[in-house]
Amino acid sequence: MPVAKPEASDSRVIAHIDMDCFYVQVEQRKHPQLRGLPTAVVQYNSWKGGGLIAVSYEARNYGVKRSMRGDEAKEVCPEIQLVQVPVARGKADLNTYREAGSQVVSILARRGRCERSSIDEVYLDLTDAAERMLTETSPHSLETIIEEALKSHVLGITSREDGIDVKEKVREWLCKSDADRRDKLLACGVLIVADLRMQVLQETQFTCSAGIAHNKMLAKLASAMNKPAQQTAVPFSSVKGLLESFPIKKMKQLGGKLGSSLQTDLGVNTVGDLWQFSEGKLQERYGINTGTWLWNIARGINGEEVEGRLLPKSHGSGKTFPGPRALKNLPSVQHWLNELCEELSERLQSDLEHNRRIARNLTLHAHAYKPNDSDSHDKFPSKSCALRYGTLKIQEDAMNLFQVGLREFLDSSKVTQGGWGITGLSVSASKIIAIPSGTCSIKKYFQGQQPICSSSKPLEDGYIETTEHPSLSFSGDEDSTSVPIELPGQEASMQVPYFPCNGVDFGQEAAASTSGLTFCVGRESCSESNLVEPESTLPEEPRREPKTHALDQQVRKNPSVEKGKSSSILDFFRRADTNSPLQKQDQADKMQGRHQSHRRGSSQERETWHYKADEIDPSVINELPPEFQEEVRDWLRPLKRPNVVKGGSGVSIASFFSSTNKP
Ligand code: DCP
Repeated sequence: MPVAKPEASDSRVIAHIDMDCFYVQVEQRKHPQLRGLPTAVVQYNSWKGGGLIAVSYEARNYGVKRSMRGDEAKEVCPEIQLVQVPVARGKADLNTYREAGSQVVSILARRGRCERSSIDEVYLDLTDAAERMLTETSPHSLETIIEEALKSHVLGITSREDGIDVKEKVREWLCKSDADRRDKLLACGVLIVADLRMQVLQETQFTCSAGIAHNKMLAKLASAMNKPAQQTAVPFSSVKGLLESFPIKKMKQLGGKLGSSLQTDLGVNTVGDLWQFSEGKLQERYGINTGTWLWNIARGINGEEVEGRLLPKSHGSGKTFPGPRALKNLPSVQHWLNELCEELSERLQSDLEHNRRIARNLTLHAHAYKPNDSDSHDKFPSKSCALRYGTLKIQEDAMNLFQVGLREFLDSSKVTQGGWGITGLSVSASKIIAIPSGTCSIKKYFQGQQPICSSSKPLEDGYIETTEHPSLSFSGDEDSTSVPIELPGQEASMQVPYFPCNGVDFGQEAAASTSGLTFCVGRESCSESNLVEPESTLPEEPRREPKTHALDQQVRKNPSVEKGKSSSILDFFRRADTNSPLQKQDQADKMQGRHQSHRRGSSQERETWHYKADEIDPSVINELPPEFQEEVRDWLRPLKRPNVVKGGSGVSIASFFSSTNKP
């Protein structure tokens, strides 16, 4: 249900940029001979000429629509050029489009906070840039206004009837020296967006359309009003006129059940129809939050922030298997899941390498029909688990998720085998976090990999329901207490979280220096490790007095334990991999068993083990994700750099997408 957010300020300047017939433009850039021709991009499946997914404006003039198939489009427009979407692994490969979108984002982000909201849509918060412009080069002080800005549509100011005078009217509005400050800021926004759109065109050859308003909702509505290659501004005074006759079902979040209820239960067909209902009345009918949200949007009030996100929130790979193509047995599901997971894994790897981001949640979605009833499309339960990196692991986990979902799906129909059909499959990776550069990366890695702190209800096989659960998100410094560790010589210092979980100390700490590596690991978490080399040969840490671990003593007494063999570190890191769904329950059980004896423990009981850097087997480091390998090697490289913490690497948006096609 939508939730109302108070409007931060009514003088924000927000733009929504939407690329025009995006996939077509990308194909036309690749094949310039298609420019200006009626063109459409069709799906991989070529049945009846393939389903259209993007249609050029020239083709739209002939009546070609996205809902058509290629054959149908040819009937209404015989000269239409149909381009098939690129294909990889037997399915559409969208990397070219993603990469093109990222080029655009990197240009738009030059002037303000930028939120990539889809493959071809972006929100920009231009408030600061507009305020700067108003102070330094206010539009009324400009001698010339760029043509693209003069071509803008300004709601309530320009209309089709204006004809030849339209640019003059826009100029007057843009340069009005006694205008309301909010309108002056909006005018600056219009100039900035016109300039950005020109830069996009020059640098990428793509046209886009834009809406400029005081909030995201109005900007989005406006960007769709005049396409292609145009921009529309919404001054405050025009909000009422814009919304009055706007179809309620076309409003964001009102296309579904809520919008239908407004129509059937309250007779509301346009946003203006909502005005007759008080906030209290709407709250009574739809609850406090939704009621307030409805009351607000009816008046053009929307406090949503532009999020400042240049990279996607999640990665997904999916494919549909309509009609006779439905997958009807496990081997065929396995085959396609392997393909989808391979693609997902490549994108995750690329995201890690280029953007230092890791995803922590794997979700499987499917569409299915019930046994022997291909007409019924019941809901196949989505399933999630902690994401393990590596194609094989993702494939294995996805298949297990599928089987759990299938069992549940079949149970609900009281049929346990045969006759089912899968008409859509997708895997997605979410809960993506950036690994902060430098000292915190290992911390974040462990936070993300810490399976035991999840208090979510494990299902059979250790899987969890896909519902968001705060304790699964480990995002958190809120959920953990960082234990600062200062290192000898202060060459490097890390804060690694201590997780208090159900009263049990599963804390992890790690510290490293150029002369040695120290890991302080909660007793429980180490119990399966092959612990060796407990001897503290390092300079004493100034701020802690490590206790002697029982196992330390054991090791001292037991010369058969190989000195210096670093498998203990390996095991330590392997712990991070214990979120394997198959290991999870096992580990949870073990933890449970030990829980009793450890319940009395506290964080003070954590133990410290020391390792000499030069005794660490390099193969252990090879077990780490590439990002961390480099970082740990940096720590271990004695005195090469006074500051062993890696500097932040700039996030390259374009590189994120460009690298997804790995050889
Ligand atoms: N797309 C898709 N399948 C859909 C809808 C869209 O694959 N059902 C792809 C192709 C589009 C791109 O996403 O080019 C962006 O979708 P838009 O809805 O923004 O539509 P276009 O950019 O094609 O056209 P418009 O100029 O109307 O925005």
